[in-house]
Amino acid sequence: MTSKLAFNQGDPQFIPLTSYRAYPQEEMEQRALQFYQDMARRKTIREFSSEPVPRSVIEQCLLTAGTAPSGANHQPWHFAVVSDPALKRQIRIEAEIEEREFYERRAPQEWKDALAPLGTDSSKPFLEDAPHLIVIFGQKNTVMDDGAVVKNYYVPESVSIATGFLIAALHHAGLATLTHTPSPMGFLNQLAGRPDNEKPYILLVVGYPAQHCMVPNIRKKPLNEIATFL
Ligand code: IYR
Repeated sequence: MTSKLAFNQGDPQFIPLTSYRAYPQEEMEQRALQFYQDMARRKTIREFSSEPVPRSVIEQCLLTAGTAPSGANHQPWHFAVVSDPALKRQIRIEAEIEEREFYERRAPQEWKDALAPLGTDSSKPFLEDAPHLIVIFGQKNTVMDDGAVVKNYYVPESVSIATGFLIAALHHAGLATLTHTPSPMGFLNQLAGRPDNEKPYILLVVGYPAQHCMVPNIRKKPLNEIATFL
């Protein structure tokens, strides 16, 4: 249920922008470089330790995700945090059923070739090993406290932006993630007890890397391959 408080409707109301901070050019450059260097250290991992992660850190990072911009500020997302071992096991079982189907039948050879450098397969032990799985749902519409149903806009874009904020926040806090997309993932509605107006987009695996965790030796594109200045 969404309260009217966090979901403004009606006439615009404006308040002064007091939170913005400007920096002198040199400091801007320094900050931009430092943030890049910190984010460039982030690696998607697939080998997780079972060491527990405090829920307080997850909660704080979810609040950061919730600061993301969204269509009409409807904040059309829900984060289901799964930490219960029995439920994680159930998610692993159902995900592996889909993944076996994907790797053994559904995936075209071209797709399998594209995944080859990552070394992925249908076995997903991290779904049980990692302390938390955050199932990220997008909401087609929002159900208000009074039962009214309001349509949401740009849901995939909004959810993706919030997910990016969440991945960055978790990394910043010293945690590692895997952006996992079992396909199809409708089974997650039932397991996480989420309603039909919500669609699971991403299953974010969160925890610490396993000791001696290995990652694929892959690189990010240089600036001239990802940007043009017109
Ligand atoms: N969902 C499968 C396959 C997969 C697809 C893509 I695109 C990836 O970047 C990685 C994996 C799996 O999780 O193995």
